[in-house]
Amino acid sequence: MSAVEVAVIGAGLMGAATAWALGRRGVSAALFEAREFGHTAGSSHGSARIYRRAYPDPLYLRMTGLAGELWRELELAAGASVLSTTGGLDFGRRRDPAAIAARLAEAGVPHELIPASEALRRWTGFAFDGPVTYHPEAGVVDADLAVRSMMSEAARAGVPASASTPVRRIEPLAGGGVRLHLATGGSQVAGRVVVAAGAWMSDVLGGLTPLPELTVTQQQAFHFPRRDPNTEWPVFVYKGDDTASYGLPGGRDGGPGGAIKVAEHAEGSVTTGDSRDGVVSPASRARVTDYVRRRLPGLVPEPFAEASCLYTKTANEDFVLDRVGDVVVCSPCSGHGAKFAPLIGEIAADLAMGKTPFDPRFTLAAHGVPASLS
Ligand code: PYC
Repeated sequence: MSAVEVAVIGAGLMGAATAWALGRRGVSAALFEAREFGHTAGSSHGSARIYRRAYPDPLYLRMTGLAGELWRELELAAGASVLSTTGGLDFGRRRDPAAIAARLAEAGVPHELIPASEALRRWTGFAFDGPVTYHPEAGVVDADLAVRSMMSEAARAGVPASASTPVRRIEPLAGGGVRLHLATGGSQVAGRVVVAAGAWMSDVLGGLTPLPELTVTQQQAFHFPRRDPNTEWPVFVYKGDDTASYGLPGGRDGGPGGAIKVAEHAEGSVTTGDSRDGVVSPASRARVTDYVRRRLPGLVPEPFAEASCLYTKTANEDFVLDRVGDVVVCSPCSGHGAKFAPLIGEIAADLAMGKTPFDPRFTLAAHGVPASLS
């Protein structure tokens, strides 16, 4: 294979976004995926991820705006409807809707802080018992379609992608650049490599660069039918004293009446990319069903479908987006990265082209590890 400027490892949301960003800039690049494209073993499958502007943290809030613009650019380029706008609700005492509203106001993001009595009239599927923040820009990202669209745009820009091609080792070269040793035989030389391997990050890096402690968890989501398919269902984030949950219209595969996907935003079971069992926890199903029964009267409290996926988390849930030598570490996204994918692709492409990190909080040093090649 002829040498490229940048190799990208991992064709999930972040790797596909990086390939798209590099392709758009005319950078010679190649993308490698260990499994088949669109596989369901990682963090990027399925048709529904929350896109929301509501973040208590101004850094992420600003990033949601940048990501939103890039999602729309992708839609225009690919002619695909990747981000459906539904509006978003934030509620529950620990979510602190008034504080979220204040952050949205500071950032100039349209929103309303609504008393429970009015919210109950507007969104009849919910049993609110306190104030609610609504912002109309929130919606649902179709993750599968996003990956496919970014990969096809990358391919159109001349970035080849190889499926079922695990990278066994990244070898830094004496004169600069890296050689990827491919499990299928042969190798790829590149000026820089972006590792966007999600739950397999540590395995692919193989100790080449230090990483902060990463925790891989298996998360569960459950799909509930709506009682009335005509009720309006924004995406929502709930943090109460009982639990922390989120939900969203189930996307393209929404099921009966456009079902709603509901899940706990809590710790899943600790696992690894290769050892996860994909078995949905009965205890999580029971807790989520109980939540739906108590708080979401617009849903039938019996899930008709369920799925699992992986989170790869840092201790403080900040991303890692940094370069060490010629290796770009592209984000363990800590379970909240999907909405940022096209922005993370731009940031990873910037790092690969020699720019400084997007924000000091995303550096390895900020995560307490030295940025040096072993
Ligand atoms: O960032 O809104 C979010 C989210 C919901 C579930 C996982 N991440």
